[in-house]
Amino acid sequence: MAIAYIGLGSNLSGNHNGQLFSPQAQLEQAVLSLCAHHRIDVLEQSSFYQTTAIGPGQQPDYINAVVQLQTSLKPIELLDLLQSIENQQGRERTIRWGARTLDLDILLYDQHTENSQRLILPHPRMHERSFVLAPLAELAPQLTLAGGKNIAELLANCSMQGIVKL
Ligand code: A4P
Ligand code: MG
Repeated sequence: MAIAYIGLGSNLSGNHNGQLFSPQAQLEQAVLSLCAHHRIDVLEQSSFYQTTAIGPGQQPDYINAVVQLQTSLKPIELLDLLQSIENQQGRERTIRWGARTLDLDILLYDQHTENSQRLILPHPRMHERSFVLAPLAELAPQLTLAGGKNIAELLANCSMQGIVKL
């Protein structure tokens, strides 16, 4: 069994089973889908954060959160599952870093490192993003990344401008 941390983000409402879901509801629905999977135990969930979008053009604010889960899925199987949940919730891939109904990233999978075409672990930009570090620090402040700094230290070096805990 492995422990993985998943970063969740949404800055667009979307239709799911004929209902309109707000960004926060998209995240809640994604957590329900993770909880329903027989090879996943969701252990902990962070607060929700409203965060200024990093990316091209004018975009609505994001809602971000992180969950900790225990799973027997291999990293690539977990990625397949996350992408199928994104697709179920109306994810469209057009512009990189464009607005989206749901983004599910594997931040960490135990101490596993990988650099393949489909999967990079740990997530290559997590150490510099307060919208990832702030929710992750609620769950694992002492977790140390390859650079030798822990999550709380990395967060202390990031700007908290545009990050509001809900
Ligand atoms: N991929 C590689 N490694 C991973 C991983 N660890 N977890 C690949 C998940 N996917 C991984 O992702 C593109 C490809 O990355 C996938 O096909 C997968 O094989 P995507 O979700 O289709 O596209 P993306 O998310 O636009 O690209 P990218 O580069 O992953 O974006 P980021 O870095 O995740 O940034 N601003 C705020 N405030 N909050 C946000 O959540 N998110 C982004 C997305 C930009 N700005 C944001 C936020
Ligand atoms: Mg992504």
